[in-house]
Amino acid sequence: MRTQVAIIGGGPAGLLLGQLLHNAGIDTVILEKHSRSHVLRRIRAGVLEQGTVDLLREAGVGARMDRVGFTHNGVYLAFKNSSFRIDFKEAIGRSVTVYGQTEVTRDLYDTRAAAGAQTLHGVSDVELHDVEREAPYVTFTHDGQGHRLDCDYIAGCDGFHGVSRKSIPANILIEYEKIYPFGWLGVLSETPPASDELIYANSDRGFALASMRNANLSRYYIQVPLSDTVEDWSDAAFWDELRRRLPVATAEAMQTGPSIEKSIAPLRSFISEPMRYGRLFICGDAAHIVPPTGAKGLNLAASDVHYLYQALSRFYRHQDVAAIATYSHRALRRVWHSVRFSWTMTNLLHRFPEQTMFDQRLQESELAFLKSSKAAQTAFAENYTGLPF
Ligand code: RFL
Ligand code: PHB
Repeated sequence: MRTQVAIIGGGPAGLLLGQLLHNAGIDTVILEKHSRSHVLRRIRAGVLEQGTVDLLREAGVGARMDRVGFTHNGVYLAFKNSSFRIDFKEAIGRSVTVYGQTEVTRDLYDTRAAAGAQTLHGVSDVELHDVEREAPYVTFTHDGQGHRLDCDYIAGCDGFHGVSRKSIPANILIEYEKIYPFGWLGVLSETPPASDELIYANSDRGFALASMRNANLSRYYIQVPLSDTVEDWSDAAFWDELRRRLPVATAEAMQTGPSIEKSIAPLRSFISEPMRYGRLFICGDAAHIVPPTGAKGLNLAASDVHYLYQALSRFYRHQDVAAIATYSHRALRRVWHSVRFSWTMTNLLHRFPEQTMFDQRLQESELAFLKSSKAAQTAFAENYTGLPF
């Protein structure tokens, strides 16, 4: 088997890259470990930056997002039982779009299938070979048979637990990591959202977030200790705890119902450098993880894809390798900005186990400054809605 670009991983990064390359006449094969339905069952991100929205449109997969996604011009931050709004439009003239990762992925799968581009699901034993040479290839098992896929380049879009990053020699790879001492318990429920825009709440009992997917589908999160499991949290216990952490008026008006998904995600920051080794590119969660507080994970995957697509299309159109040489540098510069913002928001809004009264007063002071300062709100809005690619 031969293709121009072998893509490992059929999550949003791999699928979006595949679509952009396909539209540019560049042949790709996507190798995905799981079934399509498994990938679509994973409930993850909900907020798209303007740059991600533009890239999805450019890839030709923006129609349903434009029809049913919600444009949000601001966000609420709550503390000490009161909340204030940061108006993105007023601060920097930009907005974000609320449209779930599941829907983005579904649109990408449908468009790829309609285009007749190849995606192999259920592959195992994926191994990368000769990535530092002229003619790399990938071996894998599919339907019980061993295969070899020859290619010009390999895009490692296989998430945090994938094999691609591990193919970079240990003496070249540098990994930076910060583990936060808590997780997020997330619940999806078929109820109207508690608020017209997202509410990020810093409360004495820990962080809470009220988000949404559509007019009758809400997504909520609460900070929980790392030792908690989903079984520890009945629906009733979750709603009760969430109510105590949100501003009283919101909590009183909030409609609750059975959870249709419930999961716990630990929070971490992780960055691996470089993002290119020879003819292997690392993209999205395979290269970096951010805590979900800044809603940056999926958006960073999109900006990596943007840089990689530019680099590969320039190579195939003009035999120009300059953008390939700078891919890692350009992608990482933006990654670190989002890592910093996600870390700042996480520190601002969560209760840490060792938190002292001093730390708490600093959080309150920071939030009060954000509430009163136009300059601080502008900086927040600039980061939250996404820095330019
Ligand atoms: P993905 O989505 O993990 O996709 C990687 C794909 O690669 C496949 N794979 C392999 N395929 C072949 N061979 C192998 N050896 C393979 N190993 C893995 C996997 O099956 C998968 O289909 O990475 P990608 O495409 O880079 O996309 C990144 C986003 O998914 C991610 O950044 C966000 O979802 C992060 N994230 C969140 N981001 C937000 O912005 N807001 C959120 O609320 C939010 N919640 C979350 C999240 C990530 C979570 N994870 C990783 C567990 C909640 C969770 C639980
Ligand atoms: C979500 O809707 O899942 C969501 C929204 C904003 C975040 C994290 C998750 O910061």
